[in-house]
Amino acid sequence: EEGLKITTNYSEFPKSLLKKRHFDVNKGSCGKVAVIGGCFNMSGAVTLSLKAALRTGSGLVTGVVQRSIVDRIASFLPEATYRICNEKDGYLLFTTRELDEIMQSYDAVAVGVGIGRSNHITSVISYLLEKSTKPLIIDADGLNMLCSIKARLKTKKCQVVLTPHPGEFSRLTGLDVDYINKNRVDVAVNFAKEYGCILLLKGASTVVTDGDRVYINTTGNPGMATGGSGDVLTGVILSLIGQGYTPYDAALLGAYLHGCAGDFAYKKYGNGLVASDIIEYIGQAML
Ligand code: NPW
Ligand code: AMP
Ligand code: MG
Repeated sequence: EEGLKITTNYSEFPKSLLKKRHFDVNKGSCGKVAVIGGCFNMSGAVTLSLKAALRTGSGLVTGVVQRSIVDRIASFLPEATYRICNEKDGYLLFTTRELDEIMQSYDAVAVGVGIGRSNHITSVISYLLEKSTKPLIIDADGLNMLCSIKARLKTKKCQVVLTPHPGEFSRLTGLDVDYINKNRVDVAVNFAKEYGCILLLKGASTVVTDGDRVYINTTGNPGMATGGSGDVLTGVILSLIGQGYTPYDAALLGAYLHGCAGDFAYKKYGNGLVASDIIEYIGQAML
């Protein structure tokens, strides 16, 4: 398309976006971020996002999770803090007051990993889109629950990053997965333009676009086709936004670093790599 700026990472261009940390930073100045996610049957996803955010350098990381799973998560991840919420039938349940407090308390929020397909989450996402002025990342089941209200994206006040895999993007757009994979750049750009968001379409050669610019990532490997891989990416992008990267740069750099970390993990574990292995190498990918 005319005017579209397409970049790939062959020159390792994303690394040039990485900012050095000032020597006298403190944990409060390295970004306060939160992940709203998890349900009774999927507590691992939120754990992976939180740990990935910590490994990407966030100062303070909070899991917004229901009471029945907080002990599992906190005993695995003592470095994060937790905001405990109510639940109904195994899924998170919020009051608008709690959501207001969450929006006030963090520099950026991710919603959706492992959150399950509960209709209440559709109203939660609708409320966040209406009220939030801070960047929002919507991933996983958060995307599934966004489908019926995606028009709300057009009236939001905040910057939004959506990180669908082709299956989720298919639900969001009604296009079939084959068509999406054959037209990855076009479908991503069109969606980002129409809805005014940053769209990161996952898979081999992840596409990142804000509707004007497009970045095609080439790091990563087939070993990353494993449960939880995407939840790690969400934590990386969230952390970068919290540290002051623009949401577009954070998505682009996040995809690149996530793929590099996955490539380090692949050298050790090959196709047997698991999502936590990607987290272990985020620091090395950022050097
Ligand atoms: P198929 O089978 O090919 O038709 P879902 P999910 C498609 C949580 N998790 N190219 C593919 O469709 C997440 O956070 C929790 C083409 C596939 O079967 C979510 O909240 C974990 N197609 C929730 O689970 C660890 C592709 O999409 C289908 C594709 C559901 O998320 C795991 C799967 O998508 C998980 O992260 C591609 N590249 N990629 C935990 N430990 O707590 C995907 N598809 O049905 O949205 O399920 O991605 O597992
Ligand atoms: P999810 O499906 O949400 O768990 O996300 C999977 C993550 O792993 C995304 O960041 C994908 O881009 C990445 N991934 C999965 N399969 C591959 C592959 N074959 N090559 C490169 N990256 C992959
Ligand atoms: Mg996912």
